[in-house]
Parts: sequence; C-alpha cells; structure tokens
Amino acid sequence: MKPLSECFLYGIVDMGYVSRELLPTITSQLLQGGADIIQLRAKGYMPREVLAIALEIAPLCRAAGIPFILNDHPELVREAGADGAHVGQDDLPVSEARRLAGPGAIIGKSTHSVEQAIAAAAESPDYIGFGPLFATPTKPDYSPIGTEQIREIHRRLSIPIFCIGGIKRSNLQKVLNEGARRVVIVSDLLQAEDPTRRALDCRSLLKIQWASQTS
Ligand code: 3NM
Repeated sequence: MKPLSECFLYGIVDMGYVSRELLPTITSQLLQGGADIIQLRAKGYMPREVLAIALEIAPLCRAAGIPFILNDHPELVREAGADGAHVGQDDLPVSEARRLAGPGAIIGKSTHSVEQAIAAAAESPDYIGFGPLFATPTKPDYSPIGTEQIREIHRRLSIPIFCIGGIKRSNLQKVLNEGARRVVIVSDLLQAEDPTRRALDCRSLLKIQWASQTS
C-alpha cells in the first residue's frame, strides 16, 4: 500500500454528491486519475449501511494499492477492510480511534486553525486535514480560514498536512504557491464532467510542485 508520505491528492467519495449506485464507478475514476488516498464520507448513514458501502469500495482501493479511509467509524475499519479512519474535532480522540481501528490503522484528524492543528499533532495522528481554506458547499457551516497560515503550519509540524476546503483545479496552483504540498479535493472532482481527467490534471500540478521542492 502506498505510504502516506507519498500521498498528495486525497479524494473523498462523499455520498452528499454521489449516489450509492455510482459510488464504485466514481471511486474507480478517481483511482484512475491518480488519487493517492480515498475516503468514504457517508454522513447521516447508519453504521451498517456505511459498512456495506465500504465493503464495495475497499477492494477497489486495495487493488490499486491505495489507502482507504472511513470518515468516522473507526470501529468499522477492520470489518470493512479499510486502512484507517478520519475523525473530526467533535469526534473521538485519536488514541481512542486508534484503539478501535486496531494496530497499523491510519488515523487522521480535521483541524480548523493553527492552534487546533498543533493540539491535534500532540495526539499523534498519522496526518491532519487543515481547512476549510475557502468557503465550500461541502461543509457549509465552517468559516474559511484562508491560505495565509499554510506556510506557518508546515513550518511547525512534520506530519503530513492535507489542505482542504474549496480547493479546485482552478485555484490549486494558488494554494500550492501559498505553501500547500498535499490537498483534499471533493466537489471539484466529483462534479467534474470527467473526474478521471480532473484528478489527473490536479495530480500533475501536485507532482510538479513536489518535484520542484525536492530537487
Ligand atoms: N472537511 P470541497 S472542508 C469534508 O475543513 C471537509 O475539515 C473540511 O470539500 C475541513 O473540496 C471539507 O468540496 C469539504 O470543498 C471539502
């Protein structure tokens, strides 16, 4: 499985955007487009439904060698054949999520400010999300935090940081210029006419940035 250190484009299959029937198709499209890590986000679904859906997605990610993460539900990680879980600020602490998900699981945590990111890092997640950078219909109740603190948070933390929230192909270069290295993109990939093409475009920008930073 691809290590997190090599994950730059994080795709979320969000059931707010994709019907259950189309979920495997869109997951495959994102994988073909070079998504390095996939999360299933099924807000409002019962745990048994999340499990059933996850069991359809997990083999696709496994075959692609890509980590598969559940939004919430660390207790389902093993049964679902997932590789980890992502928790929010109001969810379980990282240590509890890790205990439920079992040994070796990837645990990520959402953060919405520099202070939260630093506090979250002290819980030793495998990665954090940092955002929302911009206003987004995917998480309408959250105020955007802007791009000004991206560099600071990368200076202060050494774990993988995935910038998130309102990131699109059209503003990705700006986000990268502001210091982001890894991003989560949800609606811009899921609503694209050709999600594979859109993911490939985003992935190539991320790759160019990554190559320039390491050369
Ligand atoms: N979490 P889009 S922002 C799921 O800031 C989620 O923690 C966020 O979707 C956070 O790419 C967000 O469509 C929505 O804006 C990201």
